[in-house]
Amino acid sequence: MAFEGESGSFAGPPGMNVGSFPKDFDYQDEYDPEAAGGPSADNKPRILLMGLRRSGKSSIQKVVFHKMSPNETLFLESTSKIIRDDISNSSFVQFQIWDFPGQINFFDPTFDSDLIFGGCGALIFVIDAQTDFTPSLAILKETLKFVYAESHSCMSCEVFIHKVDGLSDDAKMEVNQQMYQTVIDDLEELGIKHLPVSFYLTSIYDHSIFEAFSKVVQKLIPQLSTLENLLNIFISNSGIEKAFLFDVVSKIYIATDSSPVDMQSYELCCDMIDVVIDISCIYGDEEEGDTSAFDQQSQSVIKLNNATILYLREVNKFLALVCILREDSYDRQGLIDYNFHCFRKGIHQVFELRNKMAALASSAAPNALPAAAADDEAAAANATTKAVTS
Ligand SMILES: Nc1nc2c(ncn2[C@@H]2O[C@H](COP(=O)(O)OP(=O)(O)O)[C@@H](O)[C@H]2O)c(=O)[nH]1
Ligand SMILES: [Mg+2]
Repeated sequence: MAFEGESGSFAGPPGMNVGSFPKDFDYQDEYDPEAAGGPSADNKPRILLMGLRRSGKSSIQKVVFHKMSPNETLFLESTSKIIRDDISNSSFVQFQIWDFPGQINFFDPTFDSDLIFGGCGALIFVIDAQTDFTPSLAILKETLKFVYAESHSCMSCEVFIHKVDGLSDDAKMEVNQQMYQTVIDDLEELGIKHLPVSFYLTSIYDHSIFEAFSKVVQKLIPQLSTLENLLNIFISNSGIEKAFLFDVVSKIYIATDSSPVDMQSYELCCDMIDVVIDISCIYGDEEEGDTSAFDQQSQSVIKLNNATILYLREVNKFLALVCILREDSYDRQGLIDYNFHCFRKGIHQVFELRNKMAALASSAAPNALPAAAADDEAAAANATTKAVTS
């Protein structure tokens, strides 16, 4: 079975602006996750993109992680081999995306199921909602049978009902319901009781694909509940309505507080990141050799005309906190800034803990791991509980 590695950014003309981000604003090559205590390339969780040809798999990967504009995907060549793409932007978000050329033949003698389904991660099955999806559902059933019934993989299964930009709201609901029911019936037939499958309505022409990918990636972050806790403590002590911890390059959110996410808030925060990066690219100090539009000084406050404030702060090289709050809550700006520093400290401690755990796991003292982890997790939580209550 052939593989092709892919690294760095999508090969477009250097510096060409696509969408809102400049093409050269990408994950920077000098970051070495292994040196930072992260997993080695082969141990990273995998996200497998599967589905029929032309369902939109390569487009999704290019748009979300390589800043390709949706219109450019019209010119994508069809994939002939499995393409492996390493995403190593921070210690929290590290995985490989495997883009498959079309339906894999489980009965092909060169097919190595351990190699493909062996590790943990997510299987994203992309279904084109604009065409007849009966053949896709039949293949999805085959795939689920293979993954869950035969190889007992710990992969989560995510179905992207894709290209819904061409459908009305009613049609979207109908397609969703129809697919959900078919998959439930199929799983029942296969004897799988608990439904390990989630459904998302997606399109590369709006933010839905980023939102769906955010949810998939979050399942791969072991520290998610700690991050959510830190966000909850931060917002409740600062009079903030909603907070997202964003991976700046891809604009997927790796965690949010426990209040429900509405698409408009998410879009607003994505747009704010675009504005900040664009302004920094155009007007920022560009020191020699340093073209980063996002650094330790990156922060921004935008007042909207509906008495709402958007607040963005840098958390680390790849992460930003973006919050939505009422204008009157911003009267206590000092409090919010102070609490943010406590929050940031907490996040850094979780990072350190993660690296320490990775180092301990590879050392010969397995019993030391839980105790050290418990101590440091408590310390991280403590950093934020010190946040001042308004
Ligand atoms: N309308 C619409 N077209 C899409 C969307 N995503 C991908 N496409 C188009 O679908 C076609 C096939 O995409 P591609 O990524 O090559 O599919 P793959 O074979 O599954 O990798 C391309 O012409 C894309 O522009 C979407 O969300 N909406
Ligand atoms: Mg493809």
